[in-house]
Order: sequence, then C-alpha cells, then structure tokens
Amino acid sequence: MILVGQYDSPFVRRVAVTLHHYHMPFTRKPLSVFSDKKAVQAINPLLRVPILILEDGEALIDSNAILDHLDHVAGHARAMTPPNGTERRRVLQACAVSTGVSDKVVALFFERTFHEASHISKTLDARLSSQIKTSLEWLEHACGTPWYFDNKMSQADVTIGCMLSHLKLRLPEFFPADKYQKLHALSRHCEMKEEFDAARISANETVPKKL
Ligand SMILES: N[C@@H](CCC(=O)N[C@@H](CS)C(=O)NCC(=O)O)C(=O)O
Repeated sequence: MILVGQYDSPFVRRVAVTLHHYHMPFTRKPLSVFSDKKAVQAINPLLRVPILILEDGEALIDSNAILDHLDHVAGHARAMTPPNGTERRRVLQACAVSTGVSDKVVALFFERTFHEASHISKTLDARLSSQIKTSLEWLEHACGTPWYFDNKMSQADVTIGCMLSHLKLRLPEFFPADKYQKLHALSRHCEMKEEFDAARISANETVPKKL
C-alpha cells in the first residue's frame, strides 16, 4: 500500500498511526497539496490528502473511509473502532469532534496565512476560533486517563493525538500549557507510543507562505 500525503496533515497522520498500529506494511509518497498539485489531483479530484493506494491500484480517499477499510482488514478483535453499540458511537462522536477541530484549524490557518492582514475576515476568524475553543473544552471535559476512554487505546486517541500535535504546530496559542490538562496528558501519552513515533512530522513537511 502507498499512503499519499505529508505528516503535517492530522488526517494523513491518523491513517499512518493506524497502519503502524495494525502492523500493516506501507510506503509513503509525501506529496504536497500545494507544490505537487497536479500529481495529487490526478489521483484525487478534490486535491486533498490522505489518499491510500491499495495493492491492486484502487485509490481510497478521505481518512474516515480509509480507516473503515483498515478496521475491516484488521478484524473486530484488533479494530480500534468498536464494531457496534454505545462503544462505537462514543468513539465515532469523539472522532467527529476531533476531526471537526482539525477542519477548523486548517481553515483558520489558511485564512491567516494566504490573505493579506487587511483581507482576513474578522468575523470568520472569530467564528472559527470559537468553534475550536468550545470543541476543545468539550473534548477536555470527557477525556479519561490514560486513554480518552480510560483503559483502552481506541481510534479516539489516535485522532485526538494527531489533532493536538497539528494544533500545536499551526495555532499553538489555542492550546496553552496551563489549560486542558487532561488533553495535554493524553497528547504526551500518545506521542510516546511507537506508532506515533513512526509517523513523526519531518522538517521538510511544510506549507508554503503563498498559494
Ligand atoms: N475529511 C477529509 C479532510 C482531509 C483534508 O482536509 N486534508 C487537507 C490536508 S490537512 C487537504 O488536503 N487540504 C487541501 C485542500 O482541501 O485544498 C479527511 O478526513 O481525509
């Protein structure tokens, strides 16, 4: 399998961490949605990553659809998203809020990076900022220890861990050291795991200053 995308994307990284956790071999093509536009769009019309190219050449897009496939291949006993019931709903809801935060962080970072200061929409900036803040508070409130749902690592941990490392990279002011103590502890716990370490962002995986 080939995973397309850079690890500064929380969506690409959640797929990579999951692949490592399941010990599924893959190679990576760290294409950029900016500097490798043509190559990415040739595989995904949305010009987005992650893309996972399967052994037979089929290209899967969207991290949720990719993880659904990987869980299926891993089987119920190993899948990090429970197969059904309350447990499944809880994990999927935590993932939905967490990937939603990442969507808002990407949108706000793009708004601030790709517009001249005078062209940044103050109302949009305030809306995105409030969505990020209230969602982080929601996640902090429900966060357990050592894992999000107490004793068992799940896809919620992978997704929240990747969301937090991306947030710290792009908009660190939203995640101060003296707030969100449970999420800080979860982030540290995740980043110490082998599968997170194997999907570390390298210095050349960046976003250009201009579009
Ligand atoms: N819902 C998608 C979101 C993927 C996403 O937003 N990827 C970003 C990278 S962080 C991207 O490729 N953005 C380029 C663009 O949309 O122009 C997923 O879960 O895979």
